[in-house]
Amino acid sequence: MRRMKKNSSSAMAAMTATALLSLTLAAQTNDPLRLSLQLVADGLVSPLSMIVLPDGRRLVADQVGVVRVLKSDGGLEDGAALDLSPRLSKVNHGSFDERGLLCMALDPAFASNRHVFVSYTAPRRESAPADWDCTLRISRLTLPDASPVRFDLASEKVVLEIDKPYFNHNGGRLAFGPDGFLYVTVGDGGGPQGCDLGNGHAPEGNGQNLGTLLAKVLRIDVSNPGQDGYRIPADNPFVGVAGVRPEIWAYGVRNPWSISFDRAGDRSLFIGDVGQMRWEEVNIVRKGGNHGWPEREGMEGFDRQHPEKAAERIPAAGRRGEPFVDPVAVYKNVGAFNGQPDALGTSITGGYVYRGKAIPALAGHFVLGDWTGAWGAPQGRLMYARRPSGPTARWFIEPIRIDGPGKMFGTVCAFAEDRDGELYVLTNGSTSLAGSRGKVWKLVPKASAARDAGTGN
Ligand SMILES: [Ca+2]
Repeated sequence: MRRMKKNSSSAMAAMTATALLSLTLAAQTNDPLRLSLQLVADGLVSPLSMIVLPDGRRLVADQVGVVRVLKSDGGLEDGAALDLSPRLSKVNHGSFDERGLLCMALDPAFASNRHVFVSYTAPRRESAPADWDCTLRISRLTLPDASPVRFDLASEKVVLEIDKPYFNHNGGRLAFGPDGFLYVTVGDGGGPQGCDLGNGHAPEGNGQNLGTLLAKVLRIDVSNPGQDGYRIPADNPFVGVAGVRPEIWAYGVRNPWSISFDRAGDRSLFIGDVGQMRWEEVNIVRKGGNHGWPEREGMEGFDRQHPEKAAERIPAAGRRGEPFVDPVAVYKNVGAFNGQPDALGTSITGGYVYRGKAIPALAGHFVLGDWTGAWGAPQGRLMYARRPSGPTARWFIEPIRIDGPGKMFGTVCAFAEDRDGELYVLTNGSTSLAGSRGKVWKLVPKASAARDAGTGN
């Protein structure tokens, strides 16, 4: 749109009426949706997850290992509901880090069992190679039915652990499906060069290796685990297939930094998959689906030795002949497309299909953000993927412009939703884990932030 507006008047004069009409329609379509952010809480470091208890209390997980309780009228209750920091791996507090407390998920049967699931990076296990970095751990905690909200670390039951060669690309996003099973995203293992290469990476990439849980979306049954931490749902796609981990629901993902089910419609499972340097992806995850990494990025083929340019060939299928699943929406990463107006950021932070009431213009669309538009600076962006009108049409990424008092926000760390389907943006005013510039915002209609500020939420 920006390029269109810069067309010279002579060029405009040469256009036919039909072209002008379509230009006008395109401009209207691309006019940014204007919303506001209402500050709910501040004083955090890097909030990555928020859950809502059945009584309405909201719990926020901070990457440094602490869970805090939000007051109903905004702000944080005193003290920590949970301090997991003694069980975390090393976390660099003064610089960028992807390790720490990553996500929380409320058990669908919480009202009767009081179970909350957490994911975090724990120290490397003895059984892991000595030069590997840490362990992605999924644990269950039991919350006493008392006030204030205080977890007992002694209630921790480890559900699943996955060895990690490097500090980054952890995934670790959690969501319970409409089927009651726990879905977990796992990154490809990371490393200094990315590209699913290096120590701990299979020759074909962990994304395409079905013998590892790295670079996968998992589906496990934690409802009645017995002595094990979990069971395998009988209808998982690879149950009984030799050499394939039965926890796998989908594969070929790089570092999925969001997982959520649409509350309505066909209850699709959405992930935001962080790209290498060309394309950030929104995916609707398919059962048993091969989402392409590291053979593909976005709609292109991916050359692991030359990630800055599109591969000459776009592979159509994986090693078992299975066709790759395209993302439903993509946008350009500034790494390879720096300076282009449609290069929207550095790392996707996926969110939710909006099913709330307050912002009708977002109804049915997938809300997402980008961590920051420029490495080293906290310039997060908000956008949404517009749901197509027909089954064969594409989703398109549209910007969200923030007006009003919440205009300055920082890096977009994560999204959360409340029981009404309203969305929250979790931000850090820094690109590191230093300071206390982490905030929780509620996404609200334009200009209502100031009006609501005195009335809580
Ligand atoms: Ca992909």
